[in-house]
Amino acid sequence: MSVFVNQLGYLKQGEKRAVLPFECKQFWLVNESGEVCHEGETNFFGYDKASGDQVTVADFSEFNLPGRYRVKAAREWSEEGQETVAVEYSPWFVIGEQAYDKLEHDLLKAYYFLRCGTDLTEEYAGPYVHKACHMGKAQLWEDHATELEATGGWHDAGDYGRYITAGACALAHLLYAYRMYPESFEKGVNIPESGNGVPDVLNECRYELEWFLKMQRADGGVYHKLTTAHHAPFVMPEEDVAQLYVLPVSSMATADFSAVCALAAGIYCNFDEEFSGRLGKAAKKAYQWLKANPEFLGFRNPEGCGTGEYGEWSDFSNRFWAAAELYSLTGEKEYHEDLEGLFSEGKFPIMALGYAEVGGFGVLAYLLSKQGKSLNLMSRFFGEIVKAAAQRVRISEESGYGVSMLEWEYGWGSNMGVMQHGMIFAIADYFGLGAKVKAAAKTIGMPQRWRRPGEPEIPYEQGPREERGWSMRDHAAAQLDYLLGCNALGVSYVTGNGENAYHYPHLRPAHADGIEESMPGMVSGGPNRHRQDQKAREVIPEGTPAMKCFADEYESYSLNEITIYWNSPAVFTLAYLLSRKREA
Ligand code: G3I
Ligand code: 9MR
Ligand code: ZN
Repeated sequence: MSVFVNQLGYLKQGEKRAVLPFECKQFWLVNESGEVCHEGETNFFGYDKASGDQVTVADFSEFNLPGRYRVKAAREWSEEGQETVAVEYSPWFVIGEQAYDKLEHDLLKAYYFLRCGTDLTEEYAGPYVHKACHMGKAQLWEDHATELEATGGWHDAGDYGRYITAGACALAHLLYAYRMYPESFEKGVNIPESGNGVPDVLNECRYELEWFLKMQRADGGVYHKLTTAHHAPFVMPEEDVAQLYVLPVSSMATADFSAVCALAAGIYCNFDEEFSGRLGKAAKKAYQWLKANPEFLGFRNPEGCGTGEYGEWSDFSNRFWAAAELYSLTGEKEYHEDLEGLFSEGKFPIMALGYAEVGGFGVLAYLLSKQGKSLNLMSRFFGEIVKAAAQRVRISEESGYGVSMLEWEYGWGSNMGVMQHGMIFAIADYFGLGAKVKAAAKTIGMPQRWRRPGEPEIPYEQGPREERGWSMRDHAAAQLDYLLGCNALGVSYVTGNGENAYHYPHLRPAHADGIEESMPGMVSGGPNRHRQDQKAREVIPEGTPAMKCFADEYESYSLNEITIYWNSPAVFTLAYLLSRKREA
């Protein structure tokens, strides 16, 4: 089936496209009774660099009759003087307002399946039950005689580690999704707290935040991570009983902790003052530690520790984010001075929304804050949003798939990039910057390769272009389309969602539980052209086009792992798309 679509489907309004990796002229939409409901001429896009294919686009945006359909296309070629026609079909998909109902539920519910330190019971987990895991005390890596009770939180990913900067990133995506699009979080996801009067997204985030609070040292510094010395074998979490360690404090972890606790304090105050108070206090204390320790305190795995490192080169963006959140929470001048100072030094990418570079969260904190704001700073932040979104528009216009990814951006966890770009379009739209973005996209300059923070931008090499005139919403939707199957492999990168969804995430419980189907709602890391593990090197031939560097192999962590911060930007982007639906 090489007619690629979003396998869940499309909302009635907005762009709807199928992409075909071959030339063809006509296409049809066929319903379940086999009737043709729509026919159209395709547009030949040409060479799509990331997939290495000549691609054709079948646009059926104008068709919005709710129902279940598939796209039929006739592929023609000549064989020994004869015209041959082969008919190809896309997977089945839905047009209608309920297209993403299951996805919405599953993406958030995924966090429940990653809960550590609690029994997952049949009532909430269905067949994916397990006993409370990682219940032992953790020893300080630096002093084994000191023990810490730090159960709880989410497993980071396919491994059982718990890492502060990664957790802060996931929390930031989820909490901002709620803050900006609360109307998209009205439905519950059947977790133990459901029905307590608090939206489930906040119930779920609290599970992680309570663990965060345990990771702060008495002096305000925050431990970088809590893991065993090495990754566990592929066993159920409760069978991973190796000694747990708390690894040293880092300034990135302390700053991200401060930021996300301040952000959360401002949200939970509407539901639970006591909890909000604890968060606010912890955030300030972490900030005091940062002020007392102005030097960068990075993190490298000490000898004997082999779990995820999450090292960074600098902490400028982390400190900026913390200052911005604390300003937003308290309105105190000191924080404003700090954030302004860090911003004007210009030592970090402003609109990053990742687990290492976090400047974009600081920008959101400031712009959404109810405190007094500097007009100058606001307009510079808006300018940064416009620039980031304009680059992303330009890049997606160079993709036959409408995905905003340059060839070299298909690295480890590329699907996170795709969904973060969805977030950038959402943010531009939120602040009403769509028209400015479109104007800026015509002339915008771009980085040509990955840069360390602070390295200059390199002029952009022109590729094929198609000015599509899409709205921010259309661009964001196209990123989701890619994730759900409108990509060169026709794979949906979310378990349990889509006719051709991947099945075998690098996720220990999903493999060890003996159940054939993985728990639903898990976003795979996706294509990675660097082939960074043995399985990937085995199954991906060298020279494979970037978008095709993926295989549904549970052993390949560099292609097919899941993480809490790869699900979260998908939750955000979807919350945006659904909020617009409800508005309409
Ligand atoms: O060097 C590349 C560059 O060539 C590329 O163009 C660019 C854009 O994709 O990325 C650059 O750096 C990559 C970096 O991630 C940033 O994306 C590295 O090559 C790549 O090795 C690095 O991968 C990280 C991986 O840990 C290894 O450190 C992933 O982002 C990160 O998500 C992953 O995190 C692990 C945790 O350690 C443990 N838990 C699971 C989790 C997910 O696999
Ligand atoms: O499962 C681990 C995964 O979560 C990490 O992203 C990855 C890189 O740190 O490591 C995986 O664990 C592997 C370990 O590094 C080497 N031995 C095999 C482990 C499982 O495949
Ligand atoms: Zn656990």
